[in-house]
Amino acid sequence: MGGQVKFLERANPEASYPESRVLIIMTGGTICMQPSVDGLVPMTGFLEHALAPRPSFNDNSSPLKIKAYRDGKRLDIPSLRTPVSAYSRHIRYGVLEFEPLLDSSSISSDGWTEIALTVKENYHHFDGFVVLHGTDSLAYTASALSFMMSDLGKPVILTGSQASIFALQSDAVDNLLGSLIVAGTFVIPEVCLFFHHTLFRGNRTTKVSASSFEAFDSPNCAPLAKVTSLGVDVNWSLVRRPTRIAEFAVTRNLDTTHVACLRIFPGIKPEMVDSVLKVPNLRGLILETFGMGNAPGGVDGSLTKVIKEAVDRGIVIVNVSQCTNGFVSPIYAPATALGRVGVVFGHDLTTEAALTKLSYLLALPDVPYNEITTRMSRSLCGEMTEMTLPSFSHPAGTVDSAVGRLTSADAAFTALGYAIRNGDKQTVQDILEGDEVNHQLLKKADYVGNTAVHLAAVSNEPEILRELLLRGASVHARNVANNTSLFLAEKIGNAECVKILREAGAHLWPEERSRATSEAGDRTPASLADASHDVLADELDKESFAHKSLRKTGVDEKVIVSEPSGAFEPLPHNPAPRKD
Ligand code: ASN
Repeated sequence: MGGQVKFLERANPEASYPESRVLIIMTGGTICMQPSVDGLVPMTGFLEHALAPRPSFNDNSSPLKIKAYRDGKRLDIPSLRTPVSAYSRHIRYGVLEFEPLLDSSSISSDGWTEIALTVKENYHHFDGFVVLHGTDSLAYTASALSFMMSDLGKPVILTGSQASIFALQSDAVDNLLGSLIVAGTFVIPEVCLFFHHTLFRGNRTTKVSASSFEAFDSPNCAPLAKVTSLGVDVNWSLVRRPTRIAEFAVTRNLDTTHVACLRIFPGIKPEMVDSVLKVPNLRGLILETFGMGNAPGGVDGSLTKVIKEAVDRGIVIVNVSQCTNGFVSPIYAPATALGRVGVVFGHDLTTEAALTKLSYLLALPDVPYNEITTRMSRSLCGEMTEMTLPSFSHPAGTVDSAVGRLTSADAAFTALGYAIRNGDKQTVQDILEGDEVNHQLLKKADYVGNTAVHLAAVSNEPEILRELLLRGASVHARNVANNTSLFLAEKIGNAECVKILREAGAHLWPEERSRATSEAGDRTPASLADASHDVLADELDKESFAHKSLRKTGVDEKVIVSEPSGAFEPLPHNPAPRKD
């Protein structure tokens, strides 16, 4: 880059190039560390000591003070500018340093708030922001900031380095220069992480190496950009943009003190999980499970039992995978059991994103439990695979193809199921927006064959049922236990839904009518919500029975496996509201 710059300047000695303005927020980390008797510690004066002496960060133009804001006060801070870049711009930048500078292992919600508020105060004075930060907790900070910053219209790029900028061989120069050029050149309005020539969506990242310069990856999301010898190659189709007309805003103070994270391991004792779940005032737990979301079932299901008790106490439990790549889904029996007792499936969230997202949702005032679980299973800012729907041309067949078909459409269907259960008509409408989405989701079913109409027929929000029918959903679909939505609604005595379904042409065979009445008599649920939970649980039992009997009679099981989507997210019953 240096050679190219000299060439440009020699060829156009009089040329003047425009400047972009970038604010560097220095929080600490190895990038600014120097050895001390206590080991490596961050040093202040980064602009003066680390950047001013380097030609790639300082073209020695006349010194200039620029305006920046901190804690409501205007400061005039020194600035430097880079030589002209391949994009025919200089990047002028100034640095605001945290006091004290931190090793990133000590960052907390206060630090995230300080970063976010510094961006907010300076938002109108800079084209972009670079946050220098230690690498150890960088992925957590990137995830947290993505939730805290809404309607962001400018790039916020986090970076750091594995070796100090003062070391002879370091990744610091490439990481910082790349971040400055991207932040000052491209309108990528996301919280990003730049490392080793790659720009990632921040809330998809995880630290994958303690020592390599290639320290970060975003295993479930392609990079937003790559720096090559030809310049910066931005994958614009992935870049998210604000979709509302609203001012940039910051949510402060995530609730990190009432959430925990627990990694399941072979032989884990239910009592251990129980004691974590009984930490006073705990509000949320991220459960890192095996593979696609499994935890030991145990002979007596005692782990599932302690988890159910916690859900009933109002604790939000989110299932994420220990695997770096892939997603969780209740396809195997142990995961199904977790879903059945109300664990939320975090699809392909990283642990970092799951923890910070839950801390963010818990920090919002007056968000009810059901709304938190709904939002946990939906993408808020690209942290989960988006709900774009693939075409359904999969060949029917084997268990392999069933697993292969667990796509982002399943995440959409899962979110739809939660919204229906929560009686959240607005979210149902949002999810179904668009002809293609409408078309696919209304034909979709969970792995016991319940369509959205089945789920709505047992919910207590008849308007959602009406909405689905107006959008063309069928009242005639049958689940794997061979029951229609009307059968389920009759069985729990959901009079309003029965009426709407009948108006839409639903009907029961005479024998179904008497079966619905007699099965309804078997249970005396306390409320419609309980009845709805019970009836769906019954359908599940029947489905397992259908599987077993088919296997015994030699009917090819793949007929069942291939038919519904595999996206079953059982609908947990509503836990009692928390009192504290
Ligand atoms: N311990 C350092 C930190 O996270 C590691 C680094 O920045 N490479 O602050």
